[in-house]
Amino acid sequence: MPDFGAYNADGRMTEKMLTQSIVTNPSFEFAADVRTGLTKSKQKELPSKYLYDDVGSALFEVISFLPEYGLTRADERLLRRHAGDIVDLLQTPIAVAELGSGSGKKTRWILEALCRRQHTSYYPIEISPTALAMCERELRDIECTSILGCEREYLDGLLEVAAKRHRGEHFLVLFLGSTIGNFDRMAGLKFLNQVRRILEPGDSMLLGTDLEKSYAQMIAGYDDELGVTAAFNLNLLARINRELDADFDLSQFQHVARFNREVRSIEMHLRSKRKQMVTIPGSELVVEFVEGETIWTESSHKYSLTEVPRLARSAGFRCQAQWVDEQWPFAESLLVAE
Ligand code: AVJ
Repeated sequence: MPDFGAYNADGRMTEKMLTQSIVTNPSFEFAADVRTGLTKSKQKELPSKYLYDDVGSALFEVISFLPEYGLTRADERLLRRHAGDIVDLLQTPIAVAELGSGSGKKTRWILEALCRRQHTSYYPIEISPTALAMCERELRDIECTSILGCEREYLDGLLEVAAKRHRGEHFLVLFLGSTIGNFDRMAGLKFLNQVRRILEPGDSMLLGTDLEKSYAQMIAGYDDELGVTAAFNLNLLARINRELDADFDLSQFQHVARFNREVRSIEMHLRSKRKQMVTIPGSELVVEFVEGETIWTESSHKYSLTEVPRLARSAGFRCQAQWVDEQWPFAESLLVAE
């Protein structure tokens, strides 16, 4: 029984309590999103943010070490090599907010470079309490840095954090790891616009984007030989079994990675190997699959280097500098709010 917080004397909730708990209770939100996604008439889909429960986050950590998946290592390499140059371009004093901190490993380089110039408040914004705790542990030894974790969705968290701005202080927003690639291009632009509206002119954003590469390299990155990405994807069904009491037979679904050329995005799907029916009591749902039908679970858009400054400009930023990794096409772009 989920914890609703408050009940009437007879043990039932008032309508107002019920509405509040449905809106804010994460397991209700999951149940509702699963229901919405799996009842779509054409392409069934599930929101990619649900890939990252504790098991999924641990699997993603493994993915970041796979030879086929160079994205995370390229991101980290760029920050390690260029943290000094990046920090030199910033106006201080500056506070740092990170959207989706993950483990926090690559943020170390920026915070260490900054601590030579000032005391820094670092606000990791993260919906996963496990990731937040890990990030705090990973970075707590850095001198002259206060870590102030914020367990919220990106924009809610940024709003809350920006309200703590001191007079004359700037903000640096980190949006690393090509997380923006999970949005389609329109939604990515809209998101950058929303971030821009929370910021003040002169604030900065460091944006990591994975760049387009050969077809073979892109597919291999999302369909590795060991099957870790397949497990990462299938874990979403296992999670629905665990949390919503469903009966997905994981052996009857297959991980698929495909490149959508029109929108330049790698899509992950789960393909039903046969006609089958799945019951999801937690979503009060029975779903039918025909043979070969897929559930679309994630998009990972790939960018060109020149497209990022254009995107930034449309969102009210100016691209001040870019750094590209030599081994794996990936870019960090430093954007300044205008
Ligand atoms: C962490 C969202 C950037 O899209 O490449 C890795 C997630 N999915 N392998 C990506 C992911 C499959 C990753 N992001």
